[in-house]
Amino acid sequence: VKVPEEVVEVLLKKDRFVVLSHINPEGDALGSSIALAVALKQLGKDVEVFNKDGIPSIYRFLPEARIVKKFNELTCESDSVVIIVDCNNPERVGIKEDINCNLSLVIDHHETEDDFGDVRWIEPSSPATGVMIYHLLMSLNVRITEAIATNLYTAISIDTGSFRYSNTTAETLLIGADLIRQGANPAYIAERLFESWSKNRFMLLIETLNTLEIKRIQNKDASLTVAITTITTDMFKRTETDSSDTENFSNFPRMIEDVQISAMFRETEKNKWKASLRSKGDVNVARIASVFGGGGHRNAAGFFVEGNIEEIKKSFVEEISDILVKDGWRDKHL
Ligand SMILES: [Mn+2]
Repeated sequence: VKVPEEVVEVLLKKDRFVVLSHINPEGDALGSSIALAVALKQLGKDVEVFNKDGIPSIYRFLPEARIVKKFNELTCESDSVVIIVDCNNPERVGIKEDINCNLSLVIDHHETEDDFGDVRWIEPSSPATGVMIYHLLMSLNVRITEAIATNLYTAISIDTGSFRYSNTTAETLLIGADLIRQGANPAYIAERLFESWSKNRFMLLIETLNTLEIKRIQNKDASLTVAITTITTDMFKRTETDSSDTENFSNFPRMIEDVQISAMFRETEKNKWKASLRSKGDVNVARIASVFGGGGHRNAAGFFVEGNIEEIKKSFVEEISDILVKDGWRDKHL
């Protein structure tokens, strides 16, 4: 990962920043936002951090988490630089209107065809935005405090499945090691992230796993097994939970030996669904998501869709089957 000079220059030259990340924020969005903000403050800058949905309770343990403010309508000073992290357009941030600011900077690792931002730093090969922020802070000669280390370790930990997914490299582990040296406590962070669920969240998981359907899709020289789970707004109501409680749920069906794709459909409002796709190895779910107007990475992608859920699931399976027939061997193409 090479940090563009332009990015360093903007951060050094300007004095006022507003850091934004995507709706339904998870560890990478939040850890990257907070770490960047703490670092900019260390450099004497004026920084505000906003997220449309605020900070979910499981992330409140993050040092300096209170820096993240929830917004309804975003107002920013005309001399502010807006920095969007872990996504790359205002729509993902939850903003419909134009952002009225001095300059916009995008720092993200999602593949994109968008072109929002005066300065864009997109690194699809980076396992997490947190990795990019780590390199950026090195370039800025920022001192990695315990607070920064904990936020970045969390960011990287979430996007690599605790340093287990195929995006984990020797470099990822070296950065993880350095963050531990600078004060991140891996056992504590893992406990907060993975073993601190509310009972309600666990009940929602049980209900979700009970919706599991396994589909085997086959053409003459290739086959794929897809696990589909469904979460309705009724299930949220019954268990007194909300969408922030579903983080990581789509990863559970990947535990099944033969399953290459896990697809979770979550109802956002009546007949509106958010699909989260996860895959193992070379199976590219970003390709499938793009058919439905979404996007993401090879092993984690998503899209929004409207309609009857049974029909949606049917066309989803058909679409995968079509790609499989068209392109043959899945490991190369799907
Ligand atoms: Mn990320």
